[in-house]
Amino acid sequence: MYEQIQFDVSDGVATIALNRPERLNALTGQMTKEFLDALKRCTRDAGVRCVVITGRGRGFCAGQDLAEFQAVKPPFSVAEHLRRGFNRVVLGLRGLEKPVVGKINGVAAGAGLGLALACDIRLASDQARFTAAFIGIGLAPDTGVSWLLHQLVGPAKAFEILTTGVKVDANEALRLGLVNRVVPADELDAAAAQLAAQYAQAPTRGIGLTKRVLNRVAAMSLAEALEYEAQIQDIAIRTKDHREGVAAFLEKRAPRFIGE
Ligand code: T3D
Repeated sequence: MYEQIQFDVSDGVATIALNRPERLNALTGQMTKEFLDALKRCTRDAGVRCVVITGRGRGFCAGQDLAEFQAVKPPFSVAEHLRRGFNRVVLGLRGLEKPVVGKINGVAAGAGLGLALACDIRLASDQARFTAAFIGIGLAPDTGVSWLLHQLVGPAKAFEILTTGVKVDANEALRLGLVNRVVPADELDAAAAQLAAQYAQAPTRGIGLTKRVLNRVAAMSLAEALEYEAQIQDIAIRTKDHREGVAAFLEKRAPRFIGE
């Protein structure tokens, strides 16, 4: 069904793998469309309780395919291209009320860095590298990289990463808070599978609502955040998984969450 991504759902875990390994999974218009379609399926399918994003081959994603970009003839609006493509991808990942695990197998550059940073949690291979790449071709950041980097590493480090084009290796990325965990390359599949399986058994609605809160509170005062948390908790407390969690605790047994 797809040509430039692989999409698979198994045991509650959907995996979207960028699949142009010979180009380090550089993003084309077609790949972006396929990615957005797969994300829609993840949203609609209640059986999907965790999404894993990764790349095939030695790269995670090298950003916009520069050959395709160069071939585009004027009149062409980059802003429109971003609005229809990468911006929807980032908003789709952040707005999806299910956990999204970034399985960062290799280099993440430019828009590919945006894709990695838009995931909720990142497991990186020790072979992964992170580079904003935009400045190397005279561009400013897009795909949410300015906002996401600023949030994760603060303004001074974000400025350095964005303006020097430095390639941050996996251990430095861990130190900076760009990734949650680094594992040897040959252990990445198992580590990501274990984390995804854990999320696929977790209270999905509670995680989705947590995401909703985190997405909103950054722009709020403490008083507004307290009020918003209270409203969201009113929703969470009515879920089946909340009732199951309390019952399991009182009955001294492991909970069986169903994602509702
Ligand atoms: O309208 C818009 O969409 C504008 C928005 C732009 C958003 C962006 O993403 S801007 C940033 C675009 N990306 C880049 O500038 C990164 C370019 N790539 C690199 O700097 C390097 O390839 C890497 C640092 C990512 C990896 O380096 P390395 O040494 O590990 O691999 P390599 O040898 O450079 O690349 C392997 C192959 O992939 C190579 O092809 P070849 O020589 O084997 O035939 C290379 O050309 C190809 N490749 C890598 N990145 C891209 C690419 N082909 C097309 N587009 C790429 N972005």
